[in-house]
Amino acid sequence: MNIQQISSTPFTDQKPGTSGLRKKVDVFKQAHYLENFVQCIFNSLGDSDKDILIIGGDGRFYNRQAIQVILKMAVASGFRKILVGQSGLVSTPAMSAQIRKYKATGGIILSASHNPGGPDGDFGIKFNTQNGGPAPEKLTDQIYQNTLTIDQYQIIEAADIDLDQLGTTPMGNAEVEVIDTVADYADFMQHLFDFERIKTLFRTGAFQMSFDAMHAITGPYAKELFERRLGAMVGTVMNAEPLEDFGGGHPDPNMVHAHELVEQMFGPKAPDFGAASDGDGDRNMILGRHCYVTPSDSLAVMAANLHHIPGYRNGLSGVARSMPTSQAVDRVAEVMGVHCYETPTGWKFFGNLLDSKKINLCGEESFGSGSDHIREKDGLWAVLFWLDLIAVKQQSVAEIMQDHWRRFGRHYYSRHDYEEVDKTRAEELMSTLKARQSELAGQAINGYKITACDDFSYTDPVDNSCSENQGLRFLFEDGSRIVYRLSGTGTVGATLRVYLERYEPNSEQHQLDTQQTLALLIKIAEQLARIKEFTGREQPSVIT
Ligand code: VG1
Ligand code: CO
Repeated sequence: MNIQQISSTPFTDQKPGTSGLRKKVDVFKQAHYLENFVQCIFNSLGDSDKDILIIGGDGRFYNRQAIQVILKMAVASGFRKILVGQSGLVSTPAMSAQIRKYKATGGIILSASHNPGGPDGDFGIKFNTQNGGPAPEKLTDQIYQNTLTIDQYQIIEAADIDLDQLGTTPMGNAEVEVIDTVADYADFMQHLFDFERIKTLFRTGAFQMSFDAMHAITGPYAKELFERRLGAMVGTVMNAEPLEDFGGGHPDPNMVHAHELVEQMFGPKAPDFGAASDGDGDRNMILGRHCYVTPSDSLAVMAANLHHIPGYRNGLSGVARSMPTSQAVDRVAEVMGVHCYETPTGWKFFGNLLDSKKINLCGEESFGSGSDHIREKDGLWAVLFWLDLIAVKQQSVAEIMQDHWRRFGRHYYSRHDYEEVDKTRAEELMSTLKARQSELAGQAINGYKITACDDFSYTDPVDNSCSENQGLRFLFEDGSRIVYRLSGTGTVGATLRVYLERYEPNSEQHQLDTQQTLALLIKIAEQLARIKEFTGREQPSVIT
């Protein structure tokens, strides 16, 4: 095996964010940039650990080139076997499932998730460990430290692998196998959900569904699941072909970016059920006819109904949500008599809770939900969950939501994002607000009393690791909340996220418009943080 040692020098900007390293394609294309980071991942693993590695991405621009490089580096680094998704494609949840199935050392996912792709778009890389989950902070810190001192990387000289052809090819001392993860993933889902029950929904043609794959990774998986296995009409999956630039779109399944689907679902001939997923397939948006389910509500509904799903017959053992996610699920946990954990933003914080069986369901307000079946959030899993639930209850999405709110009360919830604002100013906004917290506690703003405020920190109950500075929280006397944090996934400037939540127990009040209901809180949020002054923006860029 012809291993080349290539000299290199550190890049100072390779600190992984909320979910891996994300940069503009041009940044990744700099000589040695990708190689440095990959070598630092490999250097963070013990030599004896280098057994099976899985590689795949969401199909965005630069995916194929990056995979060829990583394959040769993995062989040089001593991996015994490398599995790679056909055409370089593996969704994030499928990757998590495959790592667990093959008991692999880990997996490298090439994706910037919901960020736009193409030559001018974003690229990203993240490493998932043996349990199938995102590398915990301890490991990402180690990788980052490695990036600051790296002086060489190893790569072998070899011909490129044909990524489209299934099968095994020797490479250096290792073997590379191109695998199809679609059938495996669909089989796995078939174990968790009652496919026969879901099929009865589609059988008569009366129930109609629309799924928007947004030209990203879920297209092939969704076609297999919904159209082939569950009998939904051909054409149920729209924008099904993964494209390098996602068709010029922004593969983020929310009311703003999944507008094609939203127009259908709120149009005159709306289907009964609609859903969308993101670039790498871990997010989901759930819609009914003329009805939108917030991700926080979706998590709460799942918690209340978990026992209906065959894969979870024993019901809810415990649940977790990220801190900014609404407290709708907390109410369910309370009624069910199980613990609800509050973690920092990012799926990596759920790993220990899932591994130690403290929880079997978790989610985030950012269109993410998942369970102990894998260690990532799982977009199609959530869609199947809702389909199975609709089949059990024989109710529409809107009816399911009405029932849920009647029982548990309603949490009006919204997130306001100020994207691509000046980084220094955004940091000043946060530090100014943080400095004022002790003075603000107990004060009334616009007649609304702040009962508590802090900068969220989390101590993991399993390994006692501590994560600080995870978002500024303001709690009001009626249980309303405002949370501020800066995004850790953007690639240009900074993104300020403002999370707003108000609880309304009275079901007479449950038909109100969300933004109107939150209007006073929105005003207070602006005042408290002086958003206009610091960001120079009159309005948020995206409201979800
Ligand atoms: C965002 C979301 C967070 C999610 C993360 C990764 O992070 O808010 O909840 O876990 O994206 O999701 P941030 O730091 O930008 O707020 V994905 O689908 O991009 O892997
Ligand atoms: Co994603």
